[in-house]
Amino acid sequence: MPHLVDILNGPNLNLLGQREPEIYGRDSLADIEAACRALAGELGLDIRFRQSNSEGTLVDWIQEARTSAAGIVINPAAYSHTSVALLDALSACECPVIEVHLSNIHRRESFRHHSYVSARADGVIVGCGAQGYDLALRRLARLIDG
Ligand code: CA2
Repeated sequence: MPHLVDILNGPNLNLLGQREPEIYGRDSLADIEAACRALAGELGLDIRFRQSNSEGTLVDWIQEARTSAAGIVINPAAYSHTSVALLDALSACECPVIEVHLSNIHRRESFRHHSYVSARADGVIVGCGAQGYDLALRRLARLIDG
């Protein structure tokens, strides 16, 4: 059976493609999901692709991943910079975790330079746009295969 990977997206990422294309690119979240599904097929992975604006819902989904997923790709969006709750939930997971940011958070405002989630992530991909999800899935496939 293919390994299940959770791809979790935080607040406002549902607006991708509608505003600020110079920062986040032109792809919608649905475009990114379609690209992830195509690549997951090639890599022999099953994906569960989700987005929520609610911190608690993201915590619930991470807890679900803890018992059912072989790996997690997460773009925690603004919660990266504020959420000890997401860090704690991810810290309770044994599976590999890759953090993705579309933009290069280190080239932006100083409040975006720190991510709580990075303290748990096995890898962090920033500034590669939608391709960051592709890179994250490839890395996760490698880590899952051991
Ligand atoms: O670069 C990233 O992927 C971010 O995680 C995106 C977050 C931001 O708070 C992080 O610092 C970096 C913001 C996602 C909001 O996306 C929008 C897309 C279009 C229009 C408005 C917001």
